[in-house]
Parts: sequence; C-alpha cells; structure tokens
Amino acid sequence: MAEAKLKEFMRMVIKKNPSEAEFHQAVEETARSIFPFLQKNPKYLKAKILERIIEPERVIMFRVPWLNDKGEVCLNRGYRIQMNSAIGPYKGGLRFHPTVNLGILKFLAFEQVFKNSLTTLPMGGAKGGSDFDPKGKSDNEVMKFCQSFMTELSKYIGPDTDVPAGDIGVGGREIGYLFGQYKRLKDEFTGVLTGKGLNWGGSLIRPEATGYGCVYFVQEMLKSKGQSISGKVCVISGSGNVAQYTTQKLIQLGAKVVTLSDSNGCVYDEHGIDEKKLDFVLELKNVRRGRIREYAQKFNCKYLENKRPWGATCDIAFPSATQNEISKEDAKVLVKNGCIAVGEGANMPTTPEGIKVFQDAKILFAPGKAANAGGVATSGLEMSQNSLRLSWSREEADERLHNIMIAIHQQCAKYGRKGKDIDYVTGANIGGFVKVADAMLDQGLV
Ligand code: NDP
Ligand code: 2IT
Repeated sequence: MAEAKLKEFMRMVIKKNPSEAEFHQAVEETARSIFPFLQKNPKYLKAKILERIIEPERVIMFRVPWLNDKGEVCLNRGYRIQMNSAIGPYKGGLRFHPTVNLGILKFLAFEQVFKNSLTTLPMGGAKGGSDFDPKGKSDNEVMKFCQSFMTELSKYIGPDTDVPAGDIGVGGREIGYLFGQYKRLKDEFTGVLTGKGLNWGGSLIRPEATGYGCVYFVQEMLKSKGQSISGKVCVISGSGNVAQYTTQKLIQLGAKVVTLSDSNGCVYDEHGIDEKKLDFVLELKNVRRGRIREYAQKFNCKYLENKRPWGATCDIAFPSATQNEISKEDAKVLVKNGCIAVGEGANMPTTPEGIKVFQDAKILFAPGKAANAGGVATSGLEMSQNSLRLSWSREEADERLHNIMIAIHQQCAKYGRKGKDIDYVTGANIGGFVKVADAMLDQGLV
C-alpha cells in the first residue's frame, strides 16, 4: 500500500520534473522515509507539505559570458535554486563543474533543506553553480568568470536573503573573486558569502569543517556501539576540501588512511597517509592544482588509473568526491572486506541499491545530509560572527562544530531508533523534515 502510494507520488514527480534523474533519486529516498511518518501525522498531509517541499520557491538561470586569456568569447550557464526559506535565509554552496545541470542542482538544493534544518541553526536551503570547468583555467580566467557570474547572481542574494558558499570547484580562490565583485557592485561589506578568507570575515575552521564534522559524526556512531576511531583503517575518495580535512582529523584521532582519489584514479598507500604526506596533498591540490597520481610517484605507492578506492580492505569508508560513486557492487565489496561504517562526506555518493546493501548488512551508515552537515553548520557560525562583527577562536568554533555534530546524531537517534540500532537514513530525513514542515504550517500558504 505504502509502496504503491510512493510509486504514484514518484510518477507525479518525474512527470513534472523530466530529465532530472538525480533530483528524482533524492526525492524518492527522502519520501520513502517520510511517507509512513505522514500517515501518522495527517496535518502535514492535509497541508500538502511534501508536495510543496519538493517544489523550489524560485529557480534562477542565467547567461554567463566571459573572455578567456586568448581574448575569445566563452559562454556558460549559471543557476541558483532557492529551494526553501521557511526556517531562515537560503543557504547552500555553489558548484562549478562541467556536469552541472538543473537536475543535479535541484537534488543538491533539496538535500540542503533537510541538512540545514538538522544543523539546529536558522538556515533555509539553496544550491547554485555553473557548468564552468575551473580545471586548466588560469587565475585570470577564473576571476573573469566569477565576476561575470556574480554580476547576475548579485541581484538575487544578500546577507539576509541568500548566502552562497563553496562546493565542488569552488574554494577560497573563487569565493574571494565572487566576494570582491559583489562588494564592488553593491558597495557593501556584508556576510553575503561564507568560506571567506580570515582577513575579510571568514571563520576559523570553515575549511576544515565538513571533513572534521564527518569524522565527529562517525565517532558518535561508533560510540553507540562501544567502538572508537583509533586504529581503524579508512578509505577516502576524492582529494579536495572534504577529503583533505577528513584525512587530517582521522590522522589526529589515530586512524590509518590508505586511499585518496580524483577523477583520474586512486592512490593506495599501505603505510597510511601521515601529516607530512597530507601537506604534500594540500600543496598539490590547493596550490599547484595537480593530479593525485603525483602522490603515488612521490611516495612510491600504488596508483590505480580510472579506479575508485572501494576495493581496498577497510574498517570505515568516507566517500568524499561526488554523487553516485558507490554502486551496489562497490557496496558489496566493502561489506565483504569487513567495512563496519560509512560516513558520506559527499552529497548522495551512494546509489539507492548501495544503501540497501549497507542497511541489509546492518553496518553503520551515515547519509550525507547528516554526516557532512558540519560544513554548512560552520557557515552558519560564520554568518553569526559577521552579524555580531566579531570572530571566535579556533577552539571555540571547533567546539561549536563538534557539539552540532553530536546534536545531529541525537536527532537521528530520536527519529530513527529501531530496537538496538539507529536507522540514520530515516532519522536524518524525518529529523530534518519536522522543523521545516512545522515552520511551513505556521507561515500559512507560502
Ligand atoms: P572539491 O572540488 O574540493 O574536491 C572534489 C574532489 O572530488 C576532487 O578530488 C575531484 O577530482 C573529485 N571529483 C569531483 N567530481 C568527480 C567525479 N565526477 N568523478 C570522480 N571524482 C570527482 O570539492 P569538495 O571537497 O568541496 O566536495 C566534495 C563533495 O562533498 C561534493 O559531493 C560536495 O557536494 C560535498 N560537500 C562539500 C562541502 C563543502 O563544504 N565543501 C560540504 C558538504 C558536502 P578532480 O579534481 O579530478 O575533479
Ligand atoms: O553541500 C554543502 O553543504 C555545502 N557545499 C556547503 C554549503 C554552505 O553553505 O556552507
């Protein structure tokens, strides 16, 4: 009965939003958890909250023309999906990657609504970006693109309206160029973006926050089973912002990280990545913007061309690159090799079939909207510091982040407890939903 209703609901979603496969996937995963909850709480059904929550409040699409270093005209498409503002200003990252399209950004904006609600902070959900590929572009070209992108985006954002941040392909460099252009256009120095440089309104710990937060969350899951991070063998995908600081925190807590990857392949270091090797990765990826293959050459370890790291034996997996990077087969291999926990640093990195494999095997599985919420949570802290015109110490920001991750774990436990176990998918979906749904009820038909 419930399955038939879900199918009918999904038929409507697909018909109304054709060619948006990732959006359909994210909605179905969430609706599957929420449907039974709605039956028990008909006030949400009557107000059609689920139907309303999947419809963006506003979608902005725009042309981004810019000149490359050869003086040629280049053209990209820009987007901002303002998904839900029931509990606070729109908040969420910008992704610059050639695969960006409307469906991918709608899935990310949808996930962001629930994630931001879980953080306990007052932030609505949004996502944006462009099909611009920063790879291989000069700093000058990236700046030109960012200036053109912000010239249009600036009409729709503001510190109390919508506060973008980074995501794939958008780090400190891009946030700097975007902020500079916004300030120039509006003649205002405000907290309109997060992930800013420390000298101009950024928060300590923001670069580290997604990775650190993901490890703090996994630490809580392990604690619930009487276990700890220390001594665990970990595999990580990606080698960008999230992967780098997940690695750093795991090293600090005494775990052994054996893999990192990028879109060309993966490195396997049986001796483990230590602080020194991680410094090399930070310089390679954030300054020289090179390929992870160089790590294998430098430290004389295995490089697997065009491979993901899921074949390596591990205790814990941290998918931290992109969506749908763990298939059903990958999940089976991880379980077979003894993996006991998965912390999703990326957004929706596990396919629905992969999630089922993890759940059937009863391993600890933390969905992205809970596990990677530390990034946006610390963005929320950056917004508070900007409003108060002060800045917290590293220790204070880290402690707040840590407490938020503990609170998110508690919300997952509250709504996802099943006997001795916690179903983190159900817990995160319902926990994230309730606060937004109640605010929508309070605010009437908006
Ligand atoms: P970065 O751009 O810093 O790094 C992305 C990493 O993932 C790179 O190593 C990149 O390799 C790899 N990657 C990207 N796309 C693909 C692909 N299609 N196939 C294989 N590898 C790929 O991004 P972040 O670290 O910021 O983001 C990683 C994930 O974490 C994303 O899912 C993002 O949405 C999520 N996230 C990020 C947060 C943040 O605060 N930054 C917060 C919460 C979630 P290459 O260099 O070769 O492209
Ligand atoms: O997916 C995410 O949560 C992010 N990219 C961070 C968003 C933010 O506003 O810090």
